Amino acid sequence: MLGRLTIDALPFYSWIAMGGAGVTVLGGVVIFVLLTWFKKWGYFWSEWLTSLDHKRIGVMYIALALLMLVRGFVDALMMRSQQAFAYDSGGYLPAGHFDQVFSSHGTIMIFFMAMPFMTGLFNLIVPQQIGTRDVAFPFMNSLSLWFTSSGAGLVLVSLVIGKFSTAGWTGYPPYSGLEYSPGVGVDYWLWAVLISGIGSTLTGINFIVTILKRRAPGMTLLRMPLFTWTVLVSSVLMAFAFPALTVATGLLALDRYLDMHFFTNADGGNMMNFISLLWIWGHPEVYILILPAFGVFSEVVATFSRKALFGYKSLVFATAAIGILSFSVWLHHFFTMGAGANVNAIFGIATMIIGVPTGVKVFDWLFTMYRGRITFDPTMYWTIGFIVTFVIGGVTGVLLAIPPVDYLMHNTTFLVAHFHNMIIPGVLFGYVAGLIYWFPKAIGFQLSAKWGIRAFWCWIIGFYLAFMPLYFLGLLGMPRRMERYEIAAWQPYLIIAAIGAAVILAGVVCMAMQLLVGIKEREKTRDLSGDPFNGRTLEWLTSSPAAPYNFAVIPKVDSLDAFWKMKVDGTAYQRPSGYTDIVMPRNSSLGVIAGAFSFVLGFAMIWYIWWLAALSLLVIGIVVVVRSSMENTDYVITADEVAAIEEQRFNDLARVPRHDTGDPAASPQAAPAPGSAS
Ligand code: HEM
Ligand SMILES: [Cu+2]
Repeated sequence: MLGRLTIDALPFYSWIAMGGAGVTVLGGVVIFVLLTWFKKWGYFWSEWLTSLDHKRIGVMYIALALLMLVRGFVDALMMRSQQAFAYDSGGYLPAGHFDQVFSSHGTIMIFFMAMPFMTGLFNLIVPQQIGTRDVAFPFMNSLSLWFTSSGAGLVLVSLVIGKFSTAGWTGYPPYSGLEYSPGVGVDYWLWAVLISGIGSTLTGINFIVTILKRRAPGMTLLRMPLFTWTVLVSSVLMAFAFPALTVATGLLALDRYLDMHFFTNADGGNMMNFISLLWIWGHPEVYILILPAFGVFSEVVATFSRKALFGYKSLVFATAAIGILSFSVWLHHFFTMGAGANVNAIFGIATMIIGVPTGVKVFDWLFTMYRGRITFDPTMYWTIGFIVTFVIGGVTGVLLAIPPVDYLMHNTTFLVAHFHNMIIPGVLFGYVAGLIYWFPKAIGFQLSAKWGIRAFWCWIIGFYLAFMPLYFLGLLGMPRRMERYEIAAWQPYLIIAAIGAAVILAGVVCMAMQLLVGIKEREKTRDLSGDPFNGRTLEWLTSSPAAPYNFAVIPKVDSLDAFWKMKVDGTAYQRPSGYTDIVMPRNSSLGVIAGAFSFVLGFAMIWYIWWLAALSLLVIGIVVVVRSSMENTDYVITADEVAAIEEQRFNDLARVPRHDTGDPAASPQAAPAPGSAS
């Protein structure tokens, strides 16, 4: 009846595991009690969980990402503190538990922190930025969200019931095969990745179609804001790369459940097939995550330098080039597996070539700032911190792309330092900047700038302390994923790294303060104009937060930086002659239901509860059939209702001063060019 689920699944094997389980359960209980206490279940259900409004879906994605960021960060703290103490002693984490921690850290950070954070920003901003009312497939959007959440849920539950994988975030066979990992851990990883991966494929398709089909009239491809461009390329990569991951994990599932031997050396399988498939997804994944962050930086740099982006077209082409190249380098992830010198050389060179368009971007950002009228908003701190740090990561990446060097550094902490050096500034900093930048658009008031800047300083100092020592440790030969070691020379570096992680912890606390103080001071920073930063792109034309339909009248676009042009021309806030009825997608509970049952399906498969798995698959099937045969999925906002909302909007607008749209280069305040005569 319950498969292999018995009382032994509870984490009585260690106090630390019990602690983690306790915190997880407690968190769930607190949320449950609060919602019940304040009688918010109905509101939560009808306004949020079942909503098909892309803006709300975006907020939910980001809430999930922030929750998982904290969870993944706790793992990081555990690893850093373990390694700081584990010289010549066991430390406090038993080996098997340490392995679970690095596996869940990597899995959470990539799949359940970075991916939802990114998708949340897509959802919040893209439709508004391209001047449309919604994404192309609103219901599919909700499905994607709930598939992702269900995967995250599985990872969280693994902390309480059973154990998580010990096979690392990449789950390489043969270790992840049944023979070496007979327990439930790899199955938790497998189903979490499989289910959320399907959600990501759907998201990719959704945004490709949205961006290609739903742009405002006049917005040609080369008038699209840069963030939208990066989302488009990233979505194309998602739609092409994630199926490879689905196939890889799907075949691994067949190996584990039906003994099919795709990836075992016995019976004709080959583990290299898994590794190839995984990195055919995995390398593009890096760029799936990084490109939208580049998009954020581009928007931020232009807005806060008060200038059009320098080299817009070169940025677009660099984005597309990176997208294409990202599929051609995956073999650098297994230089040491004996492909031969020529193959390695070709992939090494291909890998280095990606540095070229990336370098182009860095120069474009710098030239955008050059002679701009720069405001030191927190988002600019993150941007500049990113540029400096990312360049260092790029250099170590080029080093690793040289196959002989990779032979030396392979699987050392040098590699760990390198990829954190790319992914923390290049992904996380970007999303944080994006969140701060668009927070007023999403919620209606600004986050606390003071705490934002403090958070930045803690993060950046903590980052250097935590990861620079890992480069040296790698040179000293310390392998990654060590739960204890016998070499005294490593310990000082690991202690510094642990201090760094503690400084980052202070940064995380400052971020929480940034939010709390922001909420407390919300009346002061409430955004009535919809355009708090003197923005350039269309999302700043809507109110903050935007009405369900975003635009009462779809704007017409005739240039790059469309909204800026409207402000310069004085046409930005004209009253339309009249309004029409607007049709919007109605809420639907089917997405949540499908998501919930995909969670049950995963859970049942993990514990071999076959009847429950079959049942939940059936429910998901029924949901799909019901939804596809529904005729009436929309509701109408009448012209009168629109007029009332817009009337309120114009009243708000009348209460705030207009921004100055002068050209900074022409203004006396602009700094003279270095070395120029003036
Ligand atoms: C915020 C501060 C962070 C710290 C202190 C940290 C620390 C660590 C540590 C100690 C490891 C294990 C290294 C080893 O194997 O020896 C690790 C692995 C890893 N981290 Fe982080 N990390 C952080 C943030 C992130 C972020 C933001 C991401 C991704 C978005 C990430 C992705 C990974 C991945 C994929 C692994 C490999 C896991 C594996 O070996 O299977 N980390 N990190
Ligand atoms: Cu790669």
